Amino acid sequence: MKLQALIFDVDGTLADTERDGHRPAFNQAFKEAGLDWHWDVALYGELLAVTGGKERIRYFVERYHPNYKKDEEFDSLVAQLHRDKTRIYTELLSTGKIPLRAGVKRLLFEARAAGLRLAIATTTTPENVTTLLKHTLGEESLSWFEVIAAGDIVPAKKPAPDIYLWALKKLQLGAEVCLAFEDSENGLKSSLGAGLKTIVTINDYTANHQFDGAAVVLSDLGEPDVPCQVLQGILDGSYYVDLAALTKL
Ligand code: XBP
Ligand code: MG
Repeated sequence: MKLQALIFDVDGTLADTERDGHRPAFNQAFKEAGLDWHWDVALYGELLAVTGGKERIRYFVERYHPNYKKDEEFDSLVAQLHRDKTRIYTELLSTGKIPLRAGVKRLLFEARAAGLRLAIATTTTPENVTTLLKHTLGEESLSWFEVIAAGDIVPAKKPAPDIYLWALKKLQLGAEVCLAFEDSENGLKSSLGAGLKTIVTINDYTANHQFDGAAVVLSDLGEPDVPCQVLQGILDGSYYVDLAALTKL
């Protein structure tokens, strides 16, 4: 079966956005709202088990401030905090301080040159995706991705397979002619649930996750002069991820 499309997760996969991107943006939003909530690096690692910013805030309050009143006012507080967090996060991305991970740009160029179709499947807010792409690959890169499946477009976020199934439906492709790229256990569960063969590139927050079922688990996509480490599975005859290596998976 000939490979036709690559589907990418965003946070942790295209770029290391969590620790120094989303996390400080949540903290700044809490501060601006006069709340004394603060998510340090370790706590944020724990909270990442819950995907989606609004869902993460709700989980945090449930777990660490169980007596906080959960009324209509709370619902609008969560919505406002999340809007503020998105504004702060996209401003941060606009400074260009969060680069793409190793090999991402190279692989995207190679895939485009070979006529592969590209898509995104993420739980993050759509404008976070477009802002990251604009400030790393340039404005025109938005058109490279035929489908950007993001945020609340499906009610059940990762680990549910829904976001990948939605992307596949839009692409009008079966899972067997696509590959997914993920960095986390929740992400992998989601892509595998949609029947997608998946390449995992880990990061500090996900290094200890369980990646059973992944086609291969790597330190990163690697570059011709900076090989990646293979942590699980086999990258046949290759020391970085290019189309030749992907076709052999
Ligand atoms: C990413 C996430 C997101 C971001 C926050 O997961 O969990 O929730 O942390 O995004 P994945 P929003 O990489 O598996 O898609 O605040 O915009 O929801
Ligand atoms: Mg991710």
